[in-house]
Amino acid sequence: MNIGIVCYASVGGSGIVATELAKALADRGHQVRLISTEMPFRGPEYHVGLAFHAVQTPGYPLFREPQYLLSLANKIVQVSRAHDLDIIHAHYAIPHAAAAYLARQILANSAGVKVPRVITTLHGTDVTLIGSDSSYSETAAFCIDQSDGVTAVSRSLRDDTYRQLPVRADIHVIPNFLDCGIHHRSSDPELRARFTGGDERLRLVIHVSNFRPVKRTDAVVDIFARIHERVPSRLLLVGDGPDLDKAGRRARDLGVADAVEQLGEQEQVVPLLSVADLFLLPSAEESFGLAALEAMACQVPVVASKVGGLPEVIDDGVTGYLHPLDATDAMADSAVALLTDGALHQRVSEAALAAVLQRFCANAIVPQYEAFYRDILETS
Ligand code: GMT
Repeated sequence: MNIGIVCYASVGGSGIVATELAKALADRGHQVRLISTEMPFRGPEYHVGLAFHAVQTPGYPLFREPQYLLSLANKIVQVSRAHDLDIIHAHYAIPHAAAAYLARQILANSAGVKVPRVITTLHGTDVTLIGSDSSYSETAAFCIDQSDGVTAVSRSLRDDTYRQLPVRADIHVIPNFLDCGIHHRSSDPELRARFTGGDERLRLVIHVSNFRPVKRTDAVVDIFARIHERVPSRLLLVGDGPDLDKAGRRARDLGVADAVEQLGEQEQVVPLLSVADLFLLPSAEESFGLAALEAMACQVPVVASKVGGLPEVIDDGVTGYLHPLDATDAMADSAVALLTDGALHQRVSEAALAAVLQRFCANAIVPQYEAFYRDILETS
């Protein structure tokens, strides 16, 4: 198939999943064209079967706002005409579903051109935060409904979409996935010693995110401070975003700043996850929690909030621990138990890895997307 994949290039799970899907589909013999403003975060340098098309959005003194939706739709039309796309797969509804819809309308209006089918994958905040905002809800719902096929990354997100938007489309759930050949623990004692100073008693707690309010990174620091009182430990904060400063201030206020290391944005998270003992994810909302899945693949137990799709990724008490959003003490208690009881840590980390290998590797999930594409091409 000729497949165009549209995604955001910025740090975020939707771009990572779209890029991994593009690579996996190319490996399976499809011709894939990634369409984005720049090569996405963690995108490949060169990959057989995978091409990249950059969307440029020229400014003009009259415009106060960049006209991204129009330039993206325009680029999709051009790529589709030149490369005979069968499928346009829009990741993140806003505004990608709208751009794909507009592109399909333009192509349908041109004689002698194949009209590709549009598939939209909902990732989370495109429905739960932004999509359901009254400034976007009507256009978001319309464009989702106009797609030839719609997928969501969890059952929870599918149900939230029906609850929060007037969407009637059939939403097919296809969970997120990892390239399990890359995402696995690779021990590096030197890197670990770099963070522990060689102190073998010291436990490493990690959080990876884009530090937006939905990630509740101040709660990460609160939980860590409670852990630190009871277990010699350090906190690695990986990523950057609007709340990183706030997290640093919280660490100073709680007297744990010396035990917190800010590593900024890192393309390669596997080496860092591989030296960690525990991952904290107390998010306010998480349609899936790709970061949790990456940690589990590296045998790092996750303590998270019981929200959104996280219970579909983490089996509470078996492959990690889930607690109500504000249960900071309970999260700290689970973390301390994992960090002080070696047998428990081993049991949970092995169960986490087994769950990833069984349910969330590319070879289990990518064929679901292919089958979905085929169904849409045959039926619509
Ligand atoms: O979090 C966002 O605002 C955007 C989005 C992203 O691009 O990272 O995150 C969502 O999509 C990920 C990939 O499907 C999911 O793993 C994240 O759980 C989800 N974030 C939220 O629901 C907050």
